[in-house]
Amino acid sequence: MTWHVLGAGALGSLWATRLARAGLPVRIILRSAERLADYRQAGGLTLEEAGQTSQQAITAELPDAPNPIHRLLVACKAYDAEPAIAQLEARLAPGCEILLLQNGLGSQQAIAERWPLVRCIFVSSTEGAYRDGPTRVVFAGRGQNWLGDPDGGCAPGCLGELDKAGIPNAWSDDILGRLWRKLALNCAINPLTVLHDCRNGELRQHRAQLAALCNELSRLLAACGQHAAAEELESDVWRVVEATAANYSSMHQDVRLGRRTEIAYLLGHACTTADALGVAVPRLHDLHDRLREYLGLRGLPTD
Ligand code: NAD
Ligand code: KPL
Repeated sequence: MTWHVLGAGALGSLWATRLARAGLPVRIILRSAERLADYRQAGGLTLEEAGQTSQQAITAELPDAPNPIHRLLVACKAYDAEPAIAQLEARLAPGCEILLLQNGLGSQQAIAERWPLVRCIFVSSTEGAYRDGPTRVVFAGRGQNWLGDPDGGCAPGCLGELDKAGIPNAWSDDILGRLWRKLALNCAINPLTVLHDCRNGELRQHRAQLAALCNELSRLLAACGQHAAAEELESDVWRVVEATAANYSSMHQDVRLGRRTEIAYLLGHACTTADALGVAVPRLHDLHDRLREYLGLRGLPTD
């Protein structure tokens, strides 16, 4: 079965090149005729991994190509994912599998509700990649890809193909718990690194602030029924801060480069969910307000 990859950015290119390298059929979907022409000129996608580069001449097409889609990997940012799939709606075959790689929460549920006849697999990825040119991707951090179906059901056949491609993967019976835990880590760490304009490790100087946020996030996770995700959140946050002390968070990098952030699917989703459940999270709301103000002053979208 062909893998269609929608969103040939950092993570989409990382997946597409590894699948193609293993001889699996892959097609990437580019957003405009201009990008398609540039891509064809470049001759394919280049993956840089551990100092070695390899080029894969993956076939590219536009969203309105005629062939049906049976397996779609969506690797756009959370705010682009639903409109990007909508452009392909007519091509989605009945029973199509859609793998959603987005960070945070909210976009995946909106997609699953809008297209109830497709099977949406949610993915939580701790791999790291960045683009080093329009058709070049650097594999920057090894990690794991947890896949799961919040509606239950068994693991799809595509996991065997991920093994074949050397893409680390594991099926999770609690994918929402994994996504909530990552959302909580990102809500505790990323906004503070933006507002203090610092590396993750410098959050050691804001210990009390971080502890208070973790407390509210743990209460929110518990109120959502995500008890496992709520457990020992603060110590996990400190573990991540120490392990990534020299790094700038992804949100910090987005802001520095003048790129839109995924705030609406991280802090925004946490605050909206807390309000809906009647959980008081004044510090999260305050952080959300300050971050939106900060982004607005820099001309960046506030949601
Ligand atoms: P990215 O910005 O590098 O790539 C997104 C790509 O989607 C871009 O190339 C963009 O042009 C494309 N796109 C947007 N709308 C489109 C459309 N309508 N049609 C076709 N293409 C379209 O983003 P990324 O860093 O790869 O992140 C993707 C998701 O994965 C995000 O939710 C991110 O938080 C998550 N994630 C990324 C990493 C990482 O290391 N990069 C790690 C874990 C999770
Ligand atoms: O995922 C991250 C990010 O920067 O987005 C970490 C390193 C966990 C910080 O929240």
